[in-house]
Amino acid sequence: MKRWIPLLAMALVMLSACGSAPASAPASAPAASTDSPSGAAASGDVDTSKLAKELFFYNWSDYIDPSILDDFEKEYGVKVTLDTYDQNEDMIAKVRAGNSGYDLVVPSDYAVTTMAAEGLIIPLDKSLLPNISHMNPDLLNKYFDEGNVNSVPYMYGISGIAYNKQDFPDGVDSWAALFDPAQIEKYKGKFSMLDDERESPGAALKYLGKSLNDTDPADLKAAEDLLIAQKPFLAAYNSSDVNRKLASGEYVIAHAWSGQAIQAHNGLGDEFSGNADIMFTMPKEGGMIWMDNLAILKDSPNAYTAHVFINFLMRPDIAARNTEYIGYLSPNKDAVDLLSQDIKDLYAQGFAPDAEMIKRLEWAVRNEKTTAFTDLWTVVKGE
Ligand code: N2P
Repeated sequence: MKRWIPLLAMALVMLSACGSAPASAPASAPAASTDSPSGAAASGDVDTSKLAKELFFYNWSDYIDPSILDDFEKEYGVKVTLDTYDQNEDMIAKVRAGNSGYDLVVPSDYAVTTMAAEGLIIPLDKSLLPNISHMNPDLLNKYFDEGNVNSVPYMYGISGIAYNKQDFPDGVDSWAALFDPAQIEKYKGKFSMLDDERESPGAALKYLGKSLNDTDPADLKAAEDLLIAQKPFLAAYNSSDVNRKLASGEYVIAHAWSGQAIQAHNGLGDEFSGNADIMFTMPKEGGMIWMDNLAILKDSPNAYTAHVFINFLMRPDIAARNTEYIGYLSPNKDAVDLLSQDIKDLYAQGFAPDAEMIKRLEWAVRNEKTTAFTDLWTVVKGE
């Protein structure tokens, strides 16, 4: 049952070796913010006199164990206020508008590139992040932020299909289960797609046998047509509570992130209870692998405190507890060693990639030359 870990590590090496690493413009280095980290804490020790009273954290929904925020407050006297979002583009729009009030955000891979290129996030002071030593080196230094200049990995995962095995006793193996009209009419109104301009068009492109980064106009038109044809059958585009709706039985199947599926299976703390019939699969046509990353906003007046918080989140015991709670995959190798057999068993049942699955996964890449995905999504959502 431990099998998935070495395989996964190996597979990730393969993926990074053969993955397309687009040349992206180097991030501009924005001016330091007001409490810019200084050399005072170069040892990695925290200078408590420099800590702010409060930190504003803008993170994805259902993406942190709330007890970790309590622990951080107990240990450092800093209260972390959490606001949530469900799509990179919403978060970036808010930050771009200025004065968001947030210190820290969690952009996915391609969104780190966008934010760095626009000078929305600041280079990190690695002397304040000694716990980076616990990270899996295969998940550092990725194409979207070489050298981890502007971000450190938080969690990673995959986007596939969550389903209720009572309704699909033979399992699910293709995106056809979400796109083929003959199949989806049987569960009309009881399934959802991720409300996300890269995810749902990406799934449609994979079903069509294309790359999820494909911007060929004919392929995008075909993906758009597929999504529009699917729309009358959908309960909703849903990235926010698909976990709850799968667990309650309101949905029988859904396009979902792997951790949402684990949450639907296991339940989530005091939030909702799980349903052990919820399973997860990566369709044979392939799908997305992604990683979300901690980054500090240029506007943050509390950059020092934000570094201390990021370093805290990279502590293996904290990262392991967080991973157990939210069910995604930890890029922290020393945290992975601390995970329970229960979650490792779920990973091995398809909630995490193995060496075979990883061959059909693809990362989303930012393409600054086109707004094709935003345009397509605007059309589909407006239908
Ligand atoms: C958790 C969000 C997972 C992030 N609700 C997908 N990139």
